Amino acid sequence: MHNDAGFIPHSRPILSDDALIANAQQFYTDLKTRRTVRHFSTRPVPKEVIEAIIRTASTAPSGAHKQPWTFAVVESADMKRNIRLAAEEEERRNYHERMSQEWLDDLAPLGTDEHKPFLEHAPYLIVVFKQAYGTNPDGSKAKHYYVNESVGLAAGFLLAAIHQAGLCSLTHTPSPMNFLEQLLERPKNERAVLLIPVGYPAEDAVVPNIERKSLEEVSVWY
Ligand code: IYR
Repeated sequence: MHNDAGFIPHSRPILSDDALIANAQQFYTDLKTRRTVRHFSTRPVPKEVIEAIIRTASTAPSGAHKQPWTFAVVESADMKRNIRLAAEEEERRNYHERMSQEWLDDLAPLGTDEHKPFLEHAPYLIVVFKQAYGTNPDGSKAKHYYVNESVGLAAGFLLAAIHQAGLCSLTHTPSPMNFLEQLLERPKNERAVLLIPVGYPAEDAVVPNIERKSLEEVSVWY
């Protein structure tokens, strides 16, 4: 075991098996109530919530601990409108020109279409950017590793934190997403990967009546 100044001790208390099982089941019981929501309330949410959930997301592990992510928070009504208009323009072409019939059929149970009013209703939009590379103090390029995996992990933490706080999210993927880099004037090492409205669901919000795969379907044991 290393014992340099570069390492510090870390441990977790040993729990009873019953406590471990109860903890794991309790977290599952809570997280399984998370649903992707497409109808948002305009009810305001304190900024501190958004700050805390982004701090939580940013605790995710990343390749060589490079933390290759930027979370852009949009609260301005003007910027939300610009994002909605640009996203709807791309989605119009997706739904009417670019998506295959198989893709459209797969989406039918979700009831999605090119109209994205939630992009203006939700109090915040969080745009998750991946950083293809970083910048060293001398201005040269710094290599980033496993960028897609790292940002996917951080996004998972973000969705769990949003749910745990008591709010809802939507993992929206307008495609292509480069309009977000332009509208938000991001540096050229950043690519948008997810557009996540955050807030309360609308009072009349509904979600698709769909099931999750069972443990047996999603796991294999050796
Ligand atoms: N990007 C489009 C289409 C879409 C694609 C998938 I895969 C989804 O799970 C949901 C939607 C849109 O956001 O409407």
